[in-house]
Amino acid sequence: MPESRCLQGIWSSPWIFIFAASGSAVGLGNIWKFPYVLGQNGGGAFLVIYCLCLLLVGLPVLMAEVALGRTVRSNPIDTVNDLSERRIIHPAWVGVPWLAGITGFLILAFYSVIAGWALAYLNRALSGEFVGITQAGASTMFDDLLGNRTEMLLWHSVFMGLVVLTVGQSVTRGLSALVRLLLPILIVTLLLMAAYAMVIGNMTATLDFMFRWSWQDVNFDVILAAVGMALFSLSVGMGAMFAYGAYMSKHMSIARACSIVVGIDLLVALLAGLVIFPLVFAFNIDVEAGPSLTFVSLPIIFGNLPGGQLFSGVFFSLLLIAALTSAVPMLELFVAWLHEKFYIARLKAALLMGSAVWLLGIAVLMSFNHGDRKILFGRNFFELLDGITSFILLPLGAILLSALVAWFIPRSMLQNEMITKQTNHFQWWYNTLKYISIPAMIVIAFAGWIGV
Ligand code: LEU
Repeated sequence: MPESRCLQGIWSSPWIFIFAASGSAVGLGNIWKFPYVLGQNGGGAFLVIYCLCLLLVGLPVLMAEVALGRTVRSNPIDTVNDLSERRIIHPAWVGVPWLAGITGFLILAFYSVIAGWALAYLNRALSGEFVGITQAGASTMFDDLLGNRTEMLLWHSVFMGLVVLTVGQSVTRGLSALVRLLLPILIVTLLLMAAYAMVIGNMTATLDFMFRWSWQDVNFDVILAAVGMALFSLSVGMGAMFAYGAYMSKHMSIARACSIVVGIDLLVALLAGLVIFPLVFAFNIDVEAGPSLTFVSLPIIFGNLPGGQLFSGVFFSLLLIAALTSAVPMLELFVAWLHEKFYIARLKAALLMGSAVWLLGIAVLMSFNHGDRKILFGRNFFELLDGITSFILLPLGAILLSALVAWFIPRSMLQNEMITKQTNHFQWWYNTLKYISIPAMIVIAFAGWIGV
């Protein structure tokens, strides 16, 4: 397929792909979700299992998605259509990118609400509300936010507005340049915060919790949580990396680029843990608190830090950009498709899709607002959406996309993508995908579905 098929050209430097993909991977998942999932799943054992999941499931699946994107160089929906028209795969596969797109769409509905919390905290940071805050004050601040439907709606709307504008203006490439700037600053900021948290918090308990292996903490739920977290954190199973693969230069090693992305993603998550847990243990915050964990812990660090007002402003701005660079690809898939297929202006398409996500997000924020109003299986709407996407739709999308690559795309076509002059990780990747990643995801997904 000629490279001209790709509407916006091929990314000339390998680093543009790495930054774009890291921008999608690094986000609220690393700083908001990872610490609380680690907290709920016992610490050290979860971390080891999570790293194994990244290596044996996340990385091979990420490579499969990117390779698939690079074969045809179009948006995921048209790529699969094209392969089916050329009779390389069965037409039934055209449903898979749709499933991936719907998953991204559903995730974005709650992602935007949480990003709204980050915006609300940015506002509080800039108005100096964290100064001298106590643990009780930080808990009350968070509860007040959850109790304030109008404020949550305002920030959710602002965030969705930013996503729609970014996608509508087609500045995805510009985002990669932003990530190039953002990532090093985010990592340095987290390093400084972790160092300070260790000083004012409980370092011994943190290291013991995060890095001590205990067989007692190994059970099926922990493994399920680790797989779900790995897929969520790497943004696989929802078409985003598939779409970025389309812009990746042929000369670049997919294995190398994807390994760097996985490494950066893990690093940011670990640093977030090292910031949050010293405070959790020092201030007796419930380690299993769930989604509130990060938002209750962070104000304490900023409240005590000299220059905390400025620092917190910088931190929440970075978190917001990280959330934006993760959110954009979730809307991009359908917008690109509407634009390329029906010639609908990008901004119009983004507005259309963004409004639907925004409406769904309102149902999510109501579920926080009404505390624990359970609607199904003892879960509120947010928990339901989070559970369905993390444990059912993401694994299903990842299984189908990987199966398509591993069993149905001709091996020679993949070898073409995977082997470069300098590197040949083809066999390692192909076998891991076929015999470890896919079976592991199937077993885990089945057990997870039964348990939902
Ligand atoms: N990988 C993203 C994050 O960690 C989430 C994904 C669903 C876009 O924030």
